[in-house]
Amino acid sequence: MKKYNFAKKLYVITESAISRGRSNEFVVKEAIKGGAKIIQLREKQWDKNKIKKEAIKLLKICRKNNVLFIVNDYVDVALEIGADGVHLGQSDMPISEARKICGNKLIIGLSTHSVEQAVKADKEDADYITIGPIFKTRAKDYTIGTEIIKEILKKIKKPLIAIGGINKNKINKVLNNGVRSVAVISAVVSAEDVEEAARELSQKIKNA
Ligand code: 3NM
Repeated sequence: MKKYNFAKKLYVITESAISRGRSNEFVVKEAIKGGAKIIQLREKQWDKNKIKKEAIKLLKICRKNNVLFIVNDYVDVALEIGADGVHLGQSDMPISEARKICGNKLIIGLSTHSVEQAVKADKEDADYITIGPIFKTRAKDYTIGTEIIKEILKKIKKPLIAIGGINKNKINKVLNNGVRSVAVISAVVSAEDVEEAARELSQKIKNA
């Protein structure tokens, strides 16, 4: 497994459709200026070739800034371009299979949506686990709330990252439940001032 300290990090995920017409490259550069430490390329509507091309561009930006770069869904693309990691969902290939393909070359992240899934992921070969959707978000039709965070933190050892509807007004509710890292899409990529939005969230994470 690649070693990385996931504590106290702002994790920003791309979504060009809600980035006010700005490119992912622009948004990622601004988010990094504001303090984002992990970037994930996630474009569910794009084909693999387009994702690969974009990933090469974003990886360059991340490398220059010593920021971790993760590709959503595609283990092969992440490996080919030399990304730091891949992020998988519950309906993607099993972690064990992904690990067989990438060995120790990639960090593997897994999305979980319940205590049971998080505990299971903790026993598998994932390097970090996301838990969500904590709050209402356009990406999902349910929420799991903040209380679940405490319960999961008691039961798992791996780094836990909260996601889903988190913004500057709600982030403290998440941090107050003990989670140390937070992933966002809209709160940063849809902000008028991307850098400032990332800075505000990063600052709150630092101060927690
Ligand atoms: N995964 P926003 S919630 C991509 O719960 C994603 O696993 C989630 O977007 C999960 O920060 C989500 O704009 C969307 O709410 C996060």
